[in-house]
Amino acid sequence: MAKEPRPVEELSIWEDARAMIRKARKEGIETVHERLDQQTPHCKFCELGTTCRNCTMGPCRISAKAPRGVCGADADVVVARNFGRFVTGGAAGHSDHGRDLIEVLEAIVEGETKDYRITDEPKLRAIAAEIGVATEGRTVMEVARDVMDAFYADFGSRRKSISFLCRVPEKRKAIWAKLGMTPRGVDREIAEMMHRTHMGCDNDAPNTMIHAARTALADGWGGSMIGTELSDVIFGTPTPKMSTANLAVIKKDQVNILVHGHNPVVSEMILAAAREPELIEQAKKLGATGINVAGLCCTGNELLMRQGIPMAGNHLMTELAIITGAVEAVVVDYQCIMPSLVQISGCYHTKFIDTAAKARFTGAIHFDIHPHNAMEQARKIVGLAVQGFVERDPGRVDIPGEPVDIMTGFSNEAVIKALGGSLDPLIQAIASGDIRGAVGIVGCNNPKFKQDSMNVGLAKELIKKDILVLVTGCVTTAAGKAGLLLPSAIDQAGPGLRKICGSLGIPPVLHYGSCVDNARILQLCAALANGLGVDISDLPVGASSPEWYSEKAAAIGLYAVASGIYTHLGHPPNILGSETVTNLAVSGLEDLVGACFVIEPDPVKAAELFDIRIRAKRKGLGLSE
Ligand code: XCC
Ligand code: SF4
Repeated sequence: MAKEPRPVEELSIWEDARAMIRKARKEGIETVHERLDQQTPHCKFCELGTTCRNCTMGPCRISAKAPRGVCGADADVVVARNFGRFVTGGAAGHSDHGRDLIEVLEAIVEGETKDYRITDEPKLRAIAAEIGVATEGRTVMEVARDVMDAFYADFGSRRKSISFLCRVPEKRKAIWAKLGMTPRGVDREIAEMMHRTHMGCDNDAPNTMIHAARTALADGWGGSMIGTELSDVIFGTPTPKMSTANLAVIKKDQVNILVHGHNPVVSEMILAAAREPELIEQAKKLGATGINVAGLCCTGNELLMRQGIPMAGNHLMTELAIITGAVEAVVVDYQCIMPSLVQISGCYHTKFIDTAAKARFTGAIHFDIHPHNAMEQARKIVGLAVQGFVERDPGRVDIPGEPVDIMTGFSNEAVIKALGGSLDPLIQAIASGDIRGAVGIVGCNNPKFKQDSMNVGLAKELIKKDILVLVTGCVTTAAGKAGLLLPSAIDQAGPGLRKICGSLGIPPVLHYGSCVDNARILQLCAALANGLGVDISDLPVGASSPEWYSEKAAAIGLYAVASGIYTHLGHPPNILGSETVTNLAVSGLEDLVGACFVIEPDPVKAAELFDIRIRAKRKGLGLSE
């Protein structure tokens, strides 16, 4: 029996979302919300993390009646193994994305591509110097080759630690070394977690959790950081610029192409092709006024940060964007792309195009994109989208509302430049209490929670308390649609932030990029800690993922905590079936790594918790509360 659909007002805080959910219902199109209704109530064992399918003596469900699996594993072991593999899935996603950037760098170095090049040579040289690659008197390609080799080696087994450990404060490195948490190689930690969680290996929950943290650190300071840094080298380091957000960035009179996924390697080429005069001319011949490339999720964030493209939406907007009926093509690379997009595209004239051999979608049009053929393929894809314009049914087009202006492009380099060349003014503002602290709000939407209610609610509460907010991933569009990514949002901030952001002409909520770009926040925290001669855990900072859903978000949360950053989640991962694992996450880690998770669904209460934490950390540093 189909359940009564929930009222749209309960599903999202946004009018554009509500309008499209209504339209979907009217047109008989199923979305994530209806599918969630069909899947609930969820399996209690799975929610608690106490199901195990790691061998065929099982599957086993751990309960009071049957407290051990067939092999003898108890709830602690099963929960820790499941959580370990969950985090590892996320670390693998980010890191394999990072590796793809190394492969593009390799193609550049080997002369195998004309479509990609080194755009930010000073940044390449700066990174080289940091990780111990000689730069003096060497050509850019010589330096690039050695950086490429160093990063490839970071994925392997021959090193005691990954390259970017050089950025980590000494005290933090000592904590990791003592706990056996120092990430050695990205693929190594990932493979070792798969090994440890095989039947009959790591059967001590805290020990498994330590390795989960090590794997997450290999993501944050390894795979993700490499992904971010090489994206800057190849596509340019972001600088502040203006753009727009929400579904109204889709244009009635233009060919609309949505780029979705994570890696800028494909989407940058699509954008470049869409800007070519011949293709624009073709679009005009077919009655469109131009070609509009808009972003979804993180590949959107990548292009927003560097190229200023408009953002159509975050995770829960991806289906709804197609329902406008005005999208000629959705071009995807990988991660967070709901397979339902293929079916929804099929309800319209929309072409769903996948581009990665490792992320194929049944029913999609496939274009294999590699460094040597990227532009050629991108032109074909854009050409296909342009042809699709005549297939659009104007009677089914409904684009709700008006776009909202946003400011984007805050890389650390851009922030340092805005501050006059160093982080000192930021450190002074923190010391004086004008900026009491900073919190990164990151991650996703989850249909279990009213879309963006917590993402936006928490950001608003924090800036009122003079806590600077940095956003990445799907929180970006949320903050943007709420008007928080504009300098005028200082009106909603406390007096200190109003003063500092007002004088710099920047918003109190800064867009810091995509999900792999959380590495920028790690780097900033490390630089602040190093500047003050303290550990990251001593800083008045925090992290939050209020509406997270993905394995990747769990990896981000765990590397944040393991890096010494107090981290809030709006709902717990599936670990509550083990008291040992739960206690470790929400308190025990504090003793080990100087930070822990806190779970709080209410954004006002979560902001209070950050306030208390920041007060304590300021006191610890001898600063005014
Ligand atoms: Fe995915 Fe990065 Fe989450 Fe958005 S925020 S739903 S992981 S796209 Ni990373
Ligand atoms: Fe059951 Fe143990 Fe096999 Fe897991 S590993 S399915 S708990 S027997």
